[in-house]
Amino acid sequence: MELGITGLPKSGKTTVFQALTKGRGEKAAHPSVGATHGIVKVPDPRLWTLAEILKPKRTIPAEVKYIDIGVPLKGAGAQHLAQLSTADALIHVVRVFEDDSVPHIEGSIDPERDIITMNLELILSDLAITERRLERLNSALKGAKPQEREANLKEQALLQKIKSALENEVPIQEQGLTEQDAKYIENYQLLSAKPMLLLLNIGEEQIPEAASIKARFQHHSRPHCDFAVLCSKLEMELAELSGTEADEFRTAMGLESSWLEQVIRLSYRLLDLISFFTIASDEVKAWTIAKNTPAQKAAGKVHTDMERGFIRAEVIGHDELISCGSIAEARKRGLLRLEGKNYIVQDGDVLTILFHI
Ligand SMILES: Nc1nc2c(ncn2[C@@H]2O[C@H](COP(=O)(O)OP(=O)(O)O)[C@@H](O)[C@H]2O)c(=O)[nH]1
Ligand SMILES: [Mg+2]
Repeated sequence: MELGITGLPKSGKTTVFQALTKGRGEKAAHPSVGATHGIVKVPDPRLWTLAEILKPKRTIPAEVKYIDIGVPLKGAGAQHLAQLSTADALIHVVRVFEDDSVPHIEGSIDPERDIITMNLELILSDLAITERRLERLNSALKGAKPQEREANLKEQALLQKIKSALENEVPIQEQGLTEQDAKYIENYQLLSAKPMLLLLNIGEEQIPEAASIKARFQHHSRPHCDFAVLCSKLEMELAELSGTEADEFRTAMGLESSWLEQVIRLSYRLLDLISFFTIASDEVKAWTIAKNTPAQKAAGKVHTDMERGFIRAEVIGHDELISCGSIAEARKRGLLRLEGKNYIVQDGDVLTILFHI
């Protein structure tokens, strides 16, 4: 899973990235032009409770990749936004913090205006891609064979529809496309079609008002668009402390649980993702899949051979396994279910996949 961080210049994108990746991102050769990538392990307490009872040699969390685009001082621009095209979802960092030493590109601090401005940038980038594709389709149509022609005309109609909505400043997420149409345009990797997490980047002194600040942005909440509050500068500093030190600091500041973990969890929810676990050869591992994934396809996450040669899966829910204490005990109690290829994997399932090569 890849999450691209977007936002106006000096909204705190790099600070958020550093907080999330604890400064471990792989730097691009020229940070001003290239994107920086960082891998984050998804905090999932269920994985640790499994490790506690199964005592594997290795415990491997699921991973999320974050992309921080390098942007020259002038502004975002389509070329830079294109670095986010591979992302599955966007984190849109919105500047709420006040700091005179960090001048804002638009002058005053106005998060609502910035959200609109940034959304417009995404729309313009999509519009450029859509127009280019339409031009290419037009020339392709001239020499097209009858069966190609039909497919081309269909695509043309869809893109025309999307283009006029974009011209009316409606992001693709809000265009009410059918699932089939949305799937069809997936390979264009259009930015306003991606789920989005609005991240309100507040200053330390705004922490006591976090809840009321968040409430002001409630109207942005809709399917595939969620929002969260983060004091990225503080989180970046906390990321440098040990876990316990950071926790003590959080308690002292009145921050209940890690807001960063919340950001990662929200991005999961935004994408309708769930986790399942495998336990094999001394390894407990978490995997990320979309909700409603059948067992055979889920097996393909682990290994393509497992998908191809899938026979069945032995399944038990995380909580059930924990209460049994071991797989052997679960088997004795008859709690390991045998499921076929069409079984819909549930969040927290522990899977043992049986397959032939
Ligand atoms: N006072 C304050 N400064 C912040 C906060 N978040 C980011 N900054 C500062 O804002 C400047 C721009 O942040 P940066 O992450 O580089 O923004 P980017 O251009 O969006 O990547 C840096 O000097 C940060 O230290 C914050 O919460 N409070
Ligand atoms: Mg930056």
